[in-house]
Amino acid sequence: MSSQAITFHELRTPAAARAEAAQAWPVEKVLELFELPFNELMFRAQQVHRENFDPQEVELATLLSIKTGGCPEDCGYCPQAARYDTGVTAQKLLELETVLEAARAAKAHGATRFCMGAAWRSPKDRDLDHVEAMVRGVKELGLEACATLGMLEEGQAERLAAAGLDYYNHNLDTAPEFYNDIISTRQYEDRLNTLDRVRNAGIKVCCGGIVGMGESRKQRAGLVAQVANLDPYPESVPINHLVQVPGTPLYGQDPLDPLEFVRTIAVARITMPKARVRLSAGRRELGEAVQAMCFQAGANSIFYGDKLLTTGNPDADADMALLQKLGIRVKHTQVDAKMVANG
Ligand code: SAM
Ligand code: DTB
Ligand code: SF4
Repeated sequence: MSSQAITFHELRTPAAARAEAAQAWPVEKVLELFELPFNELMFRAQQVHRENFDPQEVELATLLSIKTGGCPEDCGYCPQAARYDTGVTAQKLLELETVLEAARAAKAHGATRFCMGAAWRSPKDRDLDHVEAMVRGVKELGLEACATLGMLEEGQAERLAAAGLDYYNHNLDTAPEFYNDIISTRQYEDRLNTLDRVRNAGIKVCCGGIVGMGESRKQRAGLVAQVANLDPYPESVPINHLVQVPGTPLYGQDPLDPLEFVRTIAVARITMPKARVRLSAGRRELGEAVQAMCFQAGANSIFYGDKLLTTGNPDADADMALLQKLGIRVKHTQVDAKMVANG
């Protein structure tokens, strides 16, 4: 990079960087992808997938809710918001040993990433003392550590980075113009600021959203454009299909055409060629055939284990049977890969 480029980079404010990066994938260009004939879209997504990854390999990430329910936010999709009567029982932060036991089990079942989720608006500094210990413990097991704890304040991302956190998950959830229909207790800009903090602390970014919340195709394109225009785009992109939970405002929403979900995966793959695109919540409802199409469209990561945070996920055995049926291998850790290479 020339010295001129470095000076320019250093002078950019996060907002300016975002405006500049917004030109990488204007919403109209992303929408054009969505509107391609299905087979053409799938073909292009598969090309990009093959240029950047082994298409026969998928990553397994296991989730654990380390602090469940009682959340003060009003996210219209979420069973953990205290204000909705969803039957979720609030639980305080889990003990370190309980978390590590779950992480050991995840590793034994073949997961390489362990993601800890907490139903917080944002963590308190004293909460982070505990989460740091969990991150260290998970790393000692040889797993990648990911956390999703809500908005981060100044200095908190640095603390997590120092503990060894590999990824921080914070979703933009939907397009900016649809966002206020879904959440009122935090703004889009707050999310972008947390993502900046994570990136600046040197933690890898996991950021995606939810489809099937009643958004238009243009708004699905708007979500993908926002994520793809983060500079750089996230290393991990979870695409969640809304899990409709009785008691939440979004329960009873008209279901999304499954092919539109597959298109969303394909468009994420094309616009973020090197990202791990994760086929996330909602797999149980999608069924095997649609999941297989999502893998064809470039999804190369799944949440693996019988539970997401509070809702169900396909049984681990059923997932293994599906992957086997499709001839898809599981990604190993780098350590395991070396061991295999050395015989
Ligand atoms: N409280 C933290 C936050 O909101 O950032 C972390 C946990 S929160 C449950 C993580 C993400 O899960 C949300 O941003 C949303 O994208 C996803 N999610 C929550 N409920 C969902 C549902 N019913 N269906 C699909 N995705 C959901
Ligand atoms: C993400 O994008 N999806 C996961 C993870 N990040 C934390 C959460 C899905 C939650 C689905 C609803 C539940 O189980 O409570
Ligand atoms: Fe709280 Fe996160 Fe659920 Fe929103 S998505 S209500 S912040 S747990």
